[in-house]
Amino acid sequence: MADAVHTGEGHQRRIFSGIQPSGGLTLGNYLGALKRFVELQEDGAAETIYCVVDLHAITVWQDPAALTRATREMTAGFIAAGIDPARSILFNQSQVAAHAELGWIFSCVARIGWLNRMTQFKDKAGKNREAASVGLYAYPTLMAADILVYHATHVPVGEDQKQHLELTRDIAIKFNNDTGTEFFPVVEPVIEGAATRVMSLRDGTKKMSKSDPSDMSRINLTDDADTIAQKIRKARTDPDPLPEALAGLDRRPEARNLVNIYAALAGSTPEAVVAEFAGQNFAAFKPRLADLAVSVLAPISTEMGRLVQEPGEIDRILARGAERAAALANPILDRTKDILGMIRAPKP
Ligand code: AQP
Repeated sequence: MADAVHTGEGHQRRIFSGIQPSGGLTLGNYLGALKRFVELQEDGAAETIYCVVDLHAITVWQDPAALTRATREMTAGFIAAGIDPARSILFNQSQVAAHAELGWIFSCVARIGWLNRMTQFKDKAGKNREAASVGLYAYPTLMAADILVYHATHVPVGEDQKQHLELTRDIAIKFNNDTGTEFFPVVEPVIEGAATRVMSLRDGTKKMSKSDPSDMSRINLTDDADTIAQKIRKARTDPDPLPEALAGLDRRPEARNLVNIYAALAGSTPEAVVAEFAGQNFAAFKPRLADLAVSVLAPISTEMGRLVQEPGEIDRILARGAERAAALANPILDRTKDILGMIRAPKP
């Protein structure tokens, strides 16, 4: 199986990505990642594998009941947004042990100096680094394993994951060099769309994040229409009207963020949005943005609400997905062990 996936130069196109169930899905996750996941599935040009990465979520403490709930809700969010568990492989990470096993192997390939450069660890660990978990520090090596255990070639992510993907490439290259093979593909990040970095609604210099203590900083996929409208109305902006050209937003991060969000939701471009609203102030723009956000998100939120009523069905979908994922991952892990000289029982 592994050899069918990996044939020298001829890796077939395979897409992998994941989202942490460390809270509910945000508009940032949707526009930066999930919407792209669906487009790539619909494109049909490659096999698509999508994962709710619960092992990553526990790099910071998660209440166990909340983790279960968030994993099911996130799975419902994937399906409601258009991921079809028959066409894509959809599962939660901890059900496929190969991720953690290859993660360990990669923690022996990656260098401490490489991990020391990861800005996400610095941001998330904050000032009290000594108290951060070892898992939070080693997170990018597990992420490399998530991707490479499928020999995935393309990874759709938001802008914030670019550095981790570069590390994934470095790990693949070092493993291949160390072992004199071309076993792991050098992955391509897919960072596309008008909103690859959606910013907080309260601070245009900070990423919109599901774990931000302020709920007003983000739009959740479960927010109702009134809440979405209220959050957009209260979003921080500046007193100036929208400019004639995009360059006029260069030093206006909050304004630029709302324009990007509008463009991504409308399937348009920031240039076209600025051209349409040039000269109008935010009192006029915000209600239009709220209407657009509600029209896109309300159907997803309604469907999510329906799906989470059937947790048994969600768990069955995840288990089926995990079985299919393991069937792809295990032979690649076995080959990795062979390359490293590890003895394993011969296949009967
Ligand atoms: N604000 C964002 N704009 C664009 N893309 C985003 N992504 C996350 N936030 C934004 C993309 O969503 C995918 C899943 O991210 P994740 O949940 O695995 O981790 P994260 O990037 O750390 O997301 P959060 O919301 O900030 O989670 P917490 O608060 O738990 O740390 C990735 O492709 C990411 O780029």
